[in-house]
Amino acid sequence: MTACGGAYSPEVRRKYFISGPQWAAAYNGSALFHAPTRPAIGFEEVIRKYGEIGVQYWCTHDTDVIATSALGRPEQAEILGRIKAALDKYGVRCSMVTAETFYDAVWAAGPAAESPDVREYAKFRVRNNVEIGHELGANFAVYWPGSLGYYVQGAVEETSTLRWYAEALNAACEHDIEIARRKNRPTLKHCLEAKPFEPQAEILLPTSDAMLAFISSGLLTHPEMVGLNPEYLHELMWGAAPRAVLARALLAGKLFHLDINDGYRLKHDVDIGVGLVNPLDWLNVLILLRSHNYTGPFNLDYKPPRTTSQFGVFEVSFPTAVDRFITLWEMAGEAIADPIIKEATDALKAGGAPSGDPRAGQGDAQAITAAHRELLTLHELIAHRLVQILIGAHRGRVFSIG
Ligand code: GLT
Ligand code: MN
Ligand code: MN
Repeated sequence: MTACGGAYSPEVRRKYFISGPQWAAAYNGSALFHAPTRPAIGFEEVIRKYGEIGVQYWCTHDTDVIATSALGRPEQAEILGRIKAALDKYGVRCSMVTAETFYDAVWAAGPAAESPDVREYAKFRVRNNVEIGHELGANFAVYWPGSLGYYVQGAVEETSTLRWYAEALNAACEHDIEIARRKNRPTLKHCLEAKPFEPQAEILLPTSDAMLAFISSGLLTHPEMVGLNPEYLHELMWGAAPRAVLARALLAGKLFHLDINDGYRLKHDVDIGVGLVNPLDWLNVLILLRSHNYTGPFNLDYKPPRTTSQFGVFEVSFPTAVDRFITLWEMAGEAIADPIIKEATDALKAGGAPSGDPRAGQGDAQAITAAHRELLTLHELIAHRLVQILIGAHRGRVFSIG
């Protein structure tokens, strides 16, 4: 790490709204075809390490820190007390809490199953999660409805399931309003996170766009409290352009929270560290977010490599992920201010090269095309400039085999 150079200090890292999930740091290497490879690690150690690295915010699932059987019981208050003490001690803040509605067997048919008992239990879990959030000082709640769907067709009636799912979200929002009033705190921002596949075979809300439609479907009693937590890789997984997904969310005013990581198109959820696969696309995503003043969290929802030691997780995996993000964010600022990109963009907006042909301004397709022959040339020039910024070539860096 020392030989690599280019690391930011913890003080610098703390200036960014970067959050580290409990589950990412505590990931033990297990998966469907993979045995665990790392020992269990609790919240005290994770929070301490995040504090040292300079990851200023921490987030968690309810069951990452509280056993399912202890939720809503006196033991919950005792654990929350210990979490608050650890956050205080290590100078870290809780940004987000999320209810696990996919792992336990109770969710086999999802959180909006036909059984009223399951649905009542789902309401308890999301209401309790809101309470945990307020208790820990969080401002965001995330919902990943990965088990909202089915394996075999025909038994599940999609419109009923979606209505029932809305009832759970409504319960969370209504409870939030009550608690926020009681505690004199702002209500949480409730963020839906889509993933196109896993763990159900067919998912009812597979993409961020599906979720935008759901938010404005009329089923929610407080749609203004509900927005999105897109995950970069989850959008790549269905073949989308993540930047376009984020643009649609921004236009709808619903980009509340963002899970940052990397991976491959049309493959499973590999959760690779941000910028390791698609650094150029990430630069472009951050240019979009910076130019639209996105102020929400950047949540490091990735998995440190499977055989990496606990030492490696905190000495290499997390700090490098944070530092790549910061570098790309700062480069995005540089790209926004870049005089060449600006000149090319201004020329595009002015309408390309003036042809002097008066028919161009009179709706003549041929004349317009001729007058704007270099439009895509300028697109290519901008793309070249962005790659130059990414690799440092804009600062005179060149390679030669001569
Ligand atoms: C699960 C999922 C992640 C989500 C988590 C939030 S759960 O690990 O794969 O992308 O962000 O509940
Ligand atoms: Mn995620
Ligand atoms: Mn993922």
